[in-house]
Amino acid sequence: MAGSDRAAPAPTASARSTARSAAPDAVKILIAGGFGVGKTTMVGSVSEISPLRTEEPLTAAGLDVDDLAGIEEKRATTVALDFGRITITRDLVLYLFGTPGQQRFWFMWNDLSIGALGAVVLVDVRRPESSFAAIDFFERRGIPFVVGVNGFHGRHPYPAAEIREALALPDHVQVLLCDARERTSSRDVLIALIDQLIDAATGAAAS
Ligand SMILES: Nc1nc2c(ncn2[C@@H]2O[C@H](COP(=O)(O)OP(=O)(O)OP(=O)(O)O)[C@@H](O)[C@H]2O)c(=O)[nH]1
Ligand SMILES: [Mg+2]
Repeated sequence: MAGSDRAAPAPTASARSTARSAAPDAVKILIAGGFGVGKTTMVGSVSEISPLRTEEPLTAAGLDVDDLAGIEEKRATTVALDFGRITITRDLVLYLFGTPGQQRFWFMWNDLSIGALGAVVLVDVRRPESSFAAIDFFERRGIPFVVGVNGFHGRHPYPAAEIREALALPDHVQVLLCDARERTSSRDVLIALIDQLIDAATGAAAS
């Protein structure tokens, strides 16, 4: 047929602009923290797509450098990133990037943080010091973050105020007790971060 090989008409500028305004806002969020604190677990529990993982088995060769104290059951570690997605509202989609936790992969954090609007710093309630470096990283770069305290085995022996003190966190940093294995718990941490980002954006716009 004569018309079948005719190119489809190019979308008009107004059609393009309507399509753009109908598309949800996409926001990049990092899930960071020390070695084995539950970053991959959190991205996996909350993502509505099958998460992309880049994990490699922990082997005997790494015994000297990988400190498994407290996480003896750990079998694999992230060597590049985790990636997942969650739709918060019709207008807002979060793209989640889990960072690697081991010190030898920290050089990747700079690249992973490009374009990130905020971060969750996960803390293992039994080893809070393992996430000091992650807190420093976001403080130095001025990237807003909340702290998610992952109660391993679902236990939270310390109230949020005590964790805040142990981590020397200023008052404006939210500390949320969570269970990285639970979808609703992980989602609540992300919502707290998004609310904070929205408050900061609307406050800045108003002033
Ligand atoms: N019991 C319990 N196990 C957990 C919890 N969160 C994570 N785990 C387990 O702890 C181990 C480490 O979790 P990961 O999610 O791999 O931690 P990670 O922070 O991604 O680790 P790296 O990428 O190596 O830094 C895994 O075997 C998880 O199944 C938790 O809340 N409770
Ligand atoms: Mg991981």
